[in-house]
Amino acid sequence: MPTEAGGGAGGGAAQPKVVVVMPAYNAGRTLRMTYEELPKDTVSLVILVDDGSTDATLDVARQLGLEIFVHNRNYGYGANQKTCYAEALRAGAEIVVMVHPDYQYDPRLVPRLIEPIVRGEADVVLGSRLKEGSALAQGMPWWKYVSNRFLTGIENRVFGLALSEFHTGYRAFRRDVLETINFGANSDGFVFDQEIVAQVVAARFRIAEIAVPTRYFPEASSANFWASVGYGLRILAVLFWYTLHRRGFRRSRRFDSLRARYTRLP
Ligand SMILES: Nc1nc2c(ncn2[C@@H]2O[C@H](COP(=O)(O)OP(=O)(O)O)[C@@H](O)[C@H]2O)c(=O)[nH]1
Ligand SMILES: [Mg+2]
Repeated sequence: MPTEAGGGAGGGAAQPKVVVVMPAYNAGRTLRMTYEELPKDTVSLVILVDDGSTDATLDVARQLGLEIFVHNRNYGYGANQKTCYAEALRAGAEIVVMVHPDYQYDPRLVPRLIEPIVRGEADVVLGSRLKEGSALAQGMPWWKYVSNRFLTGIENRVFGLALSEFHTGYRAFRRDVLETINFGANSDGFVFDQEIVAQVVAARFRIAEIAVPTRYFPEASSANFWASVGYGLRILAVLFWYTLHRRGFRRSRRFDSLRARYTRLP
């Protein structure tokens, strides 16, 4: 038994069961690095969902001994997250952290990311690339930076929040959140990331953010300019339908909670 100072087990409250989910698509070159940097004393289980990769993703995942689920073809990033969260809940996760297996976000920051949830101060935590430092200096393309800022401004107004970005792939959720929102009704594509934020806001869960650095290199992003334009338009559509839903003009099933819960009055 290691006897490191402050080694958790003996004192204080029991550690929550933290499950890391990795939505993977052709992440064979970066998966090992990402996995190796995950703090194993914080993370109880790592689930990898392979979304029809055509590279060595599955071989690497097997070598690493991950809990693996495989889609029979490529359904998309949102579809991948649906399987990730369903399986994390089934595995008994108390906190679920999404870590992209493309090594774009620093896996060593998982303990910091879950801290607001552990302390009972938030239900969802976003790892923001735009809160501190310069994402541009870290290699974020300027047109991504400008559109991210522009969309974030609109999103803050629509959601009544003051976050520094909504488009990060580094996120932690309290179990209760994933049991309450209807994430299964979301898109199978990239706009899933916006829909789930809208659902979290609609269900009145608390969102916190921490600053995280990001990395840009050829494997870090599959989104080219035109794909990003399409993504931006789909985000605006989500905000449009969300607004109609919140004002009672047109109900969207995806923004309804799956179970009733008490909500704090504003
Ligand atoms: N492109 C893509 N990525 C997927 C899919 N399913 C899961 N992913 C994973 O989702 C993550 C984000 O994709 P990426 O192209 O890096 O997007 P970006 O970094 O947000 O621009 C990567 O770690 C992929 O491994 C999919 O169908 N397509
Ligand atoms: Mg990426």
